[in-house]
Amino acid sequence: MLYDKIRYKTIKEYAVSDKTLGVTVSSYIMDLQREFPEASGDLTGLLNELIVAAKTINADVNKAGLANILGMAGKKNIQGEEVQNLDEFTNNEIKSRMERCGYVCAMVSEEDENIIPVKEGYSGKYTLAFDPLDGSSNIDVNVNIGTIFSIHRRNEADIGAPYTMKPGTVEDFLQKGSEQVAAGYIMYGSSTMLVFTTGRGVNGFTLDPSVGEFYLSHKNIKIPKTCKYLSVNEGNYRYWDDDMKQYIAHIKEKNISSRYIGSLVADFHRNLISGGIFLYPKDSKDPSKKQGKLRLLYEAAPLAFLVQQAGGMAVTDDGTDILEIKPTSIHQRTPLIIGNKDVVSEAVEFLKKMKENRAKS
Ligand code: FDP
Repeated sequence: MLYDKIRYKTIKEYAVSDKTLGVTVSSYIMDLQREFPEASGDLTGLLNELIVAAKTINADVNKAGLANILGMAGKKNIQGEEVQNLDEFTNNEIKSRMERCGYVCAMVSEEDENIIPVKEGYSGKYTLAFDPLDGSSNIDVNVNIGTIFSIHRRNEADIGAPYTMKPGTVEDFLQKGSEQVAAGYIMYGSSTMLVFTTGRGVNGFTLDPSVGEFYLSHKNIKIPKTCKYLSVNEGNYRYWDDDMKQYIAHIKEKNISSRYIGSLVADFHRNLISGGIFLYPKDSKDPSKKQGKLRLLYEAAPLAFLVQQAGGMAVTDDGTDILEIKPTSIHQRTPLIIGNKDVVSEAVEFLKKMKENRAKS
C-alpha cells in the first residue's frame, strides 16, 4: 500500500516535483494510463513498441558510418525520391515490430505506396502513420534526422474484441489531425530525444545511451513567446508566389534570425524549444508537388498536434488549420506554416491581406 502511494504518483504531482528527473518514459506512459481507469492499455503497449523500435533505429543510425549502411539503396520511393539504405532499415524495423504487436490495424509509411497490413489475427484498434527517417538527405552528412509518428483510433465501427478485428482500410487513415490520440517524433542527434503528446501537453525524453532508457528531460514543453527563428528554404524563393515572397521580405525586417537545417524534425524541435516559425510553402518548382512538399498524415498533422499542445499553431498558406484538414489520400501533401501562435497568425493575416488587395486591383 505504502509502495503504491509512493510509486503511483499522479502526473500532476510529477509536474510540481523536481523528482521528475529520472522518470523513465515507460513509467510516465503507465502513469498516463492510470488516469484513465477504463483504458485497455493498448495505447500504452503501442507507444512502448514504438520506443523499442526507436532504440533499435538509434543504434542503427549511430553506427551508420561503420556498418556501411549509408548511401542510396538504388531505388526510388513512391514520392519519386531516392531511397537510402537507412530509410529501408528504419522502415522495416518499425513495420516488423508493429505488424504483430496487436495494437494497430494497418500502417502508412512514407516509404510504402499502399497501406501496410498487419499479420493475420493481430489487427488492433489504432492506426499508425509514420515517416521512418525524416530528413534523409541529411543522413550522409551526419546531421540530425528523425522518425515522426501519428496515431488515430480506427473507425469506431470496426473496433471489436482483440484478435478478431478486421484488417484496417485506407478509410481508417482519412481522419483529421484533430482526432489524433498521440503523435510525436524521435530525433537522432547529439543526443536522441523522444518528444510526444497524447493531448495532455508535450513532454520530451532523452535517451541515456549507457542505460538504454529514455528519461523525462523536458517537462510540459511550451513554445517560448519570443519568435527567435525563421526557418524556410530560401533556395526556393524564385518558385514562390508573390504573396509568399513579400511575406518573407516582411518577416525578415523583424528581429529574427534565420535557421534552416532541412530536416523537418530538427527544424521543428529547435523552434519548439527556442521559439520560431517554420514554413514550407507551395511552390512552382515541381508540378507534381503543387501542394508543397510535406505530407499531411505523417509530417504536418503530428507536428501540428505537438505545436498546438505546446501553445503554438500550424496552418496552410491559405490559413487553414492543419488539424482540421480531412485527408483525401494517404500521401497527401500540404503547405505548412508552423510555430509561435502570434507570428503564425500574423503570417495568415498578411497573406490574406495580400490576396484581398490583389482581388481589388
Ligand atoms: P528530406 O527530403 O531530406 O527527407 O519531407 C522531407 C524533408 O526532408 C523534411 O525533413 C525537410 O524539412 C524538407 O524535406 C527539406 O526539403 P528541402 O530540401 O526542399 O528544403
